[in-house]
Amino acid sequence: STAYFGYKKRQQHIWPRKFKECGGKMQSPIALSTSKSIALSLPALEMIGFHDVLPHPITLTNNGHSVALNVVKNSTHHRLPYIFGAILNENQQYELEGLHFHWGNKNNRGSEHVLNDMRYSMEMHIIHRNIAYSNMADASAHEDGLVVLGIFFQVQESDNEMINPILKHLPSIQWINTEVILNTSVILNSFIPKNTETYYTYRGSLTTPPCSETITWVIFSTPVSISFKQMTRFRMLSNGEDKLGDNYRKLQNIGKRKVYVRNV
Ligand code: SG4
Ligand code: ZN
Repeated sequence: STAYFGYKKRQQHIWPRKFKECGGKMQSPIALSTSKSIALSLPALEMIGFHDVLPHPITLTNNGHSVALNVVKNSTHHRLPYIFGAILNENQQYELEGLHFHWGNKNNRGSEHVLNDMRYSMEMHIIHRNIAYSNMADASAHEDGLVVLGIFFQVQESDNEMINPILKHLPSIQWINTEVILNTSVILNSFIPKNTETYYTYRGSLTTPPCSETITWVIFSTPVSISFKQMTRFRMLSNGEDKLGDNYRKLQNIGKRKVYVRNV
């Protein structure tokens, strides 16, 4: 549905021509560093329903830019997982919309944010919408519209069994604009680090066009693990002309913004 955009250097460079906000002053991703962040004793991020099995149907899509898992809110029986706390306004709840990944074709790159000069092999984004807004389009038009949780993946020797419910479906969405309905149980808690106490938080944007500056970012400092073999599953996907991968945006200027870190 969105107009074409590419991740090659010369392509990213011209995002602002078609998508004006991509040239804004509150863009993401950024380089995070402990020493340049403001250490605060912020409230914890409260994550409700992260231990529950997500209601079906759940779809997994190769949209040419990423692999995106989407939940459908059609049931009156379930409440989707939601979050509050941290630097979010009081009484505001943000409900799960979906998640997706950014990864490298080599292990030494792939994450969008960089933490203390470390670029990880992959970064997962879990998107949440302020329930005050009824859909993504509406939320994307308000500065308090969306919260994205960022989780880093670091390549290690052994498989991370917890992510297999997603990985096993990747071969069925090798081609661009293909989608599979998951027949596995998906539990958000399986994908996030055990330690969620330490996080970085700042105000930024979507990292893809239209780059709306309506995101509160919360990035956990503890990475989760993934094996080299598991990473190759992501690298076998196609974006239509090439391997899908290296789908991370270059670092943006922090400018006058403040980055906060909890519990360092
Ligand atoms: C990826 O391209 C996802 O596939 C998109 O999700 C997502 O857009 C986009 O990244 C930007 O999100 O957290 N990186 S980000 O800022 O979720 C949205 C879908 O297209 C709006 C479902
Ligand atoms: Zn993302």
